[in-house]
Amino acid sequence: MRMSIVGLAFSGKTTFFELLTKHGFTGAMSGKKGGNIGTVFVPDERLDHLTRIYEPKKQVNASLEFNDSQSLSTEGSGNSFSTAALEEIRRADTLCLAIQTFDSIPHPMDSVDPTRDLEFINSEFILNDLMALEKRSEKLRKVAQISKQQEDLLELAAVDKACTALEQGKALRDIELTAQEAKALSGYQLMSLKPMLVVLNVGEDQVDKMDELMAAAARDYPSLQFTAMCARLESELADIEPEDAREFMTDLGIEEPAFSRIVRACLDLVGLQVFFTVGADECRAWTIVKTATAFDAAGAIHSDIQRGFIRAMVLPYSAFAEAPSEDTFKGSAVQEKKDYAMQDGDIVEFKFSV
Ligand SMILES: Nc1nc2c(ncn2[C@@H]2O[C@H](COP(=O)(O)OP(=O)(O)OP(=O)(O)O)[C@@H](O)[C@H]2O)c(=O)[nH]1
Ligand SMILES: [Mg+2]
Repeated sequence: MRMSIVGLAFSGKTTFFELLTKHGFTGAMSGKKGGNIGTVFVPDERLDHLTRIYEPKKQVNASLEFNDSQSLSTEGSGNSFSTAALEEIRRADTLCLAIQTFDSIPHPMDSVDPTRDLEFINSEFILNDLMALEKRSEKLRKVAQISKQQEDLLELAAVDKACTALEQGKALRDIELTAQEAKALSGYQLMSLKPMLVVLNVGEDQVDKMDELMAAAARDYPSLQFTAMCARLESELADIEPEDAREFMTDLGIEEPAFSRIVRACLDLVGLQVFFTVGADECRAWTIVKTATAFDAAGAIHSDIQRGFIRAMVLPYSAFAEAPSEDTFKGSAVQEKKDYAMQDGDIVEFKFSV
């Protein structure tokens, strides 16, 4: 799963990206940087807890890919994307939109105004989708007129419905689509259809006003998720001893580093949940879609485990947390069949035979 960090120039994209991909801040996260794409491990206290009890040789956190994409220009009319930015954004599963709220450096539009930035960027996504779909609609209409195929007609109807919404200034994630329409549109990599997390990047002097700033920016966008952080401050915290960093954070009233919150929010936003496997070799978090069955979960580990699936032994994390010991799994895990609907945090052992 790929998250793309997008935003205007100087909104703090690179500071944020580097923070995410920095090594060993809390011990729960480390990163691998390659160009402007990095793998970020998803911090998870539940997995840390399992590791403390099972003492495995290694712990493997779930991971997500982040990319620091090129800045959007302030040109407007749907033209604010460079070719590279377009490609990066289209390829992403989810967008992380960085918005400059700090005023210590000049803003590309000359004034700091998060609501205006959000409106501007949102309309750039909408206009871009509209331009892409209008072209497509023309071609499709010709094809459908000749072929009269049900499939082409359905696709054309979905594209036209999307165009109508976009013309009214609506992001596609805000309109109701049938499963068929969603499928017809899924191949177009539409930007305004992608889930988006808005990250307000606040100044060091605004840390105590984060909730206020967030509420103001979120007012007109009920379907978007909002979060706030001070990227520079967190980045500095990542460079000092974890002990000192914790103390510093307590003084500032920050309970949890923003990167943890944000990475977890991204996982949720792309519709993923995790399940755990435990043992002497490794304790590991695996990602699966929220609608996954035990059979799907087996496939996430290995096709052989799925092919030879006999049953899954499952213990909810909450049951482990109540009595944290290896015996809890042995004594209380419940036998489940292939169609069991996986729950976030399930601890699982698969019985299989190939
Ligand atoms: N005060 C303050 N400054 C910040 C913060 N985050 C970033 N900056 C500063 O803002 C400037 C731009 O930050 P970058 O992270 O390079 O922003 P960017 O979005 O990657 O910028 P471009 O790639 O040039 O578009 C740098 O001087 C940062 O040090 C923050 O949270 N607080
Ligand atoms: Mg940058």
